[in-house]
Amino acid sequence: MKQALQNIKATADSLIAQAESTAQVEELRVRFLGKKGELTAILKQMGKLSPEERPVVGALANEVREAITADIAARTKELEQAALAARLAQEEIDVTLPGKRPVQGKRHPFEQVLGELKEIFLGMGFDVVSGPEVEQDHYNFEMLNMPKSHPARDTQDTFYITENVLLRTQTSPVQIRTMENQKPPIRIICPGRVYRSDAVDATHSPIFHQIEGLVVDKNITFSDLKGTLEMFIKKLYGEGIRVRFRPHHFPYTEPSAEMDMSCFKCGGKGCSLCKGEGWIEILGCGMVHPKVLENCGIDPEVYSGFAFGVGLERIVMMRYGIDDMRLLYENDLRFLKQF
Ligand code: 2NL
Repeated sequence: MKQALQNIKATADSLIAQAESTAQVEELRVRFLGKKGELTAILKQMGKLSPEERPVVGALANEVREAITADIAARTKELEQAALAARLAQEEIDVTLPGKRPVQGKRHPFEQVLGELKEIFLGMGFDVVSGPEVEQDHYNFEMLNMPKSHPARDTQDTFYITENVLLRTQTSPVQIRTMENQKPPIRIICPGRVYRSDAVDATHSPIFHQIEGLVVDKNITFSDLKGTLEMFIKKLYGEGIRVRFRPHHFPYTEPSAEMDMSCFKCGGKGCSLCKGEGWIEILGCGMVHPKVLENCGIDPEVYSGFAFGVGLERIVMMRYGIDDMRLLYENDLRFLKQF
């Protein structure tokens, strides 16, 4: 029996030393030390031994068990360290390699120009206000002095959701809501998406961007309108730019005007950009119609105001010399990277 125990120890020693994975070591543990293992099998035969031999063989069996257990622990540790070393070698990073630069994004030309525009008006004491793109007929048309018969309300031009709900065709409803809720003095600009039922071409899109402005206070006159808008254009396009006002008609302003700026390309001499005119149309404006003030609960005998509306697309296109509006919506990075 002693011989058998020594044989087990010798076999275990050699097999454990040869084991090449922790799984193999575990198999050997079961084989030698498990409940149905070789060592247990020997111990079961202890009963056959004489009372003198039993403690001697028992002590040897314990010795063998401890030796095998220690062998297993040592081999397991060795294998684990080897596995870790292999993994570390495999996952080694060469910190001297050049890094991969993350792509630096930037703001869309719309956002760049809108940012400048907001800065200009914030500097003149205006607030920036926004409102819903899905509007009621009431705020988009009725309150702006455009009754049911008005041509702009045609379903050919406006996207209706129901008879009384539509996609706003301008940001004026934001200004109407502000006048309803806020006492003058009011100085706001309302930038945002607006919708018209237009086919897409180089200068039209069914979704575009507008910035409207509104000032209401006591003693606001057409001179305030002229001074403010001239200042705005000079800050945006440069001090050398001149402006002129031409009479026009809008249902929500009286009097109404369109503002032109001297052509920034030829300085007013006439070129291909301004089609020989020397002037470029830039925005529509006017003194807020007394009916519109009254609709909003503002007394036109006490208060007056001016308003204007300008298309962001036009300003961005002129600013960067872009001749096709579609380029601004296609999100082609080869185009956008230029700005
Ligand atoms: C354009 C230019 C304009 C306004 C918008 C406005 C807003 C209120 C009251 C009075 Cl709440 N007017 N906005 C005024 C003049 C021109 O837009 O070319 N529109 C088609």
